[in-house]
Amino acid sequence: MAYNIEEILENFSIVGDYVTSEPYGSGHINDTFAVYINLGGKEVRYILQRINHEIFKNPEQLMDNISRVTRHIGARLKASGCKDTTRRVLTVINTIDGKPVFKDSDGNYWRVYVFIENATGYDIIENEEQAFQAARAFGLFQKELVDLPGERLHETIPNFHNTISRYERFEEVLKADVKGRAAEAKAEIDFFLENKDVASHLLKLNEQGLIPERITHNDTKLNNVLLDNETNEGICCIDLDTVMPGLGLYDFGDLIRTSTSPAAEDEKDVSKVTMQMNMFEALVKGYLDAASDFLTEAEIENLPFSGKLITFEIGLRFITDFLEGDVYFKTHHEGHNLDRCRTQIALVKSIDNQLDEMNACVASTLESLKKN
Ligand code: ADP
Ligand code: GN1
Ligand code: MG
Repeated sequence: MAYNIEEILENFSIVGDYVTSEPYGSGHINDTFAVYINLGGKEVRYILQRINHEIFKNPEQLMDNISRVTRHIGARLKASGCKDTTRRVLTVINTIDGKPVFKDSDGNYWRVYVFIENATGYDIIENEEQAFQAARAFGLFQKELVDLPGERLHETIPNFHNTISRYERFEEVLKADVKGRAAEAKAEIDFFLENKDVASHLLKLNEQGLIPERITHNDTKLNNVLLDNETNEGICCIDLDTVMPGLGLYDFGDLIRTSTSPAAEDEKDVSKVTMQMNMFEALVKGYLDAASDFLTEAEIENLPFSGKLITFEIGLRFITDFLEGDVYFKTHHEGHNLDRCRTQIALVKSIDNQLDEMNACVASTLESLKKN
């Protein structure tokens, strides 16, 4: 779909002249553009996004969440003397009527953020430092939001990480098999049918009061945190569409899913998929560095399991979308969602084989934290 980006931008409080724009990033949900603006003779960039309103049914509420969260974090940063707040938290550029989102005449919703320069969101983990930094940044993000004032945030997608309802949806879609694709994915379907019990574990702990509801990011894949190009520091958590009430472990689990395997999410050769213990250890260290003072014992105990759960859940979502005809995630070739599902299954198996070592790793990291 071609959009008149220059015209859309005229609705935002941007100073300067439009130069050009290009599609940007590798997200599966929104349409993202980098736009170039001539400001006083210097080119500056902004991020323009069309919010996927098929998925996010209430973009106004979503932007209300994002405005509250980013203003809160920004104010905290400023109060602590930070001199580069617009690199450390997303900055929403409002419309000329002072709103965080613009609705065009075709019913599309648009928003603009300050472009965070000299920082990268990685699709594939390269080294332990990146894992440490990513986990630390998401831990700090949770910490900064512990005292967010005001009402409970809107649930931008209800039951987003409710793995039980995700499972029920999978069962419905499998039964209907509207595209006749189930036969092609028999082995993968069988895997999910045989492992149904994985889905309920964290929700049970939450019901028992052992794991609290928090404000969480809920989409902590590695490319949703920007690392500084020079220092590698995890400077800014982005993609805030799903910031809402959730369980802290969902965030850690998605870090395990996206930052421990050396293979891409859609790697066709699943023998390359493996949970690398050194990356897991770096994640635990980074996350606990930021979050150890507010996490409960049950949360810490379940850090390894969270990776299995979230990888299972996202695998389930990929196969559900494959069976439904690729209606949710952006796909770039036939069978893309099935390829993605296969890597998730391989990773669940790899995590499962290493759960004992992962638990030992959490225990020893905690010990050394206590000593220091
Ligand atoms: P999606 O929900 O589709 O994943 P994201 O909000 O994650 O959309 O944006 C897609 C990509 O655009 C990100 O992975 C990141 O590379 C880039 N991006 C998003 N916001 C910014 C920003 N403020 N500064 C620089 N890059 C950004
Ligand atoms: C989507 O938006 P993006 O690409 O960062 C999805 C996540 C999935 C992820 C799988 C709102 O994340 O939940 O884990 O794809 N986001 C939404 O790669 O559904
Ligand atoms: Mg993203």
